[in-house]
Amino acid sequence: MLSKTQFFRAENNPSALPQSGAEVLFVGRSNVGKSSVINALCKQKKLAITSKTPGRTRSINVYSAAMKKWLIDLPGYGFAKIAKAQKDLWQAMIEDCIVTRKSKKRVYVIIDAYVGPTELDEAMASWLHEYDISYKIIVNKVDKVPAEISVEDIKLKTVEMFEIDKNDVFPVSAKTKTGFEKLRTDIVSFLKL
Ligand SMILES: Nc1nc2c(ncn2[C@@H]2O[C@H](COP(=O)(O)OP(=O)(O)OP(=O)(O)O)[C@@H](O)[C@H]2O)c(=O)[nH]1
Ligand SMILES: [Mg+2]
Repeated sequence: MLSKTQFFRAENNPSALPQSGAEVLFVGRSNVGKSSVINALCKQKKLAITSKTPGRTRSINVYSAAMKKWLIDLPGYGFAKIAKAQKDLWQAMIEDCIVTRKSKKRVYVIIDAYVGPTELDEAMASWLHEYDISYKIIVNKVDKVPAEISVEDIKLKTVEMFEIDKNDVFPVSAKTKTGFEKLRTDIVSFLKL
């Protein structure tokens, strides 16, 4: 299933990408762990390139789980130490990739469990809502949350914040690989793998 996923192509121009049969896209702030989550989902270490330094993923990276069934890694938003022109370019790339392509798609917005949702995450969620794009939330890095705070609490807070169904929030840690079973099932069923 997802463990057979392979790199398909990297693209800077969203309209140059062919249509997929179905695709899931991962968005979120720089360094939140989008690429790491893809690796953990696919049980591979180096499928997507990750880095301690924000701003690692710079193009639309398409991974193929099966014929025309894609996982798409995107550049992050909200990376402060980057020229505005580059930021605008990435933002346009993310938005174009999501909106102008008509393939059946679902977006997973990844937030940091330790930092919590930021204004940018809320802006992304309302933008998706406005465009009628279905999305769910992945709360990554739960391993960084102090032991006295329960994952269930984080989940409930996220539910309130995004006004989203409890079943549409997935707490995970790409580091310790926890929480991925449910998320995998969700993606596999959406992509009809
Ligand atoms: N503690 C912890 N660290 C993580 C986790 N997931 C990712 N990281 C680390 O966070 C850093 C960023 O991970 P990436 O996967 O490159 O993040 P990204 O969102 O793809 O970043 P950009 O491509 O720059 O937007 C790396 O140092 C990862 O090892 C996690 O669940 N827990
Ligand atoms: Mg990345």
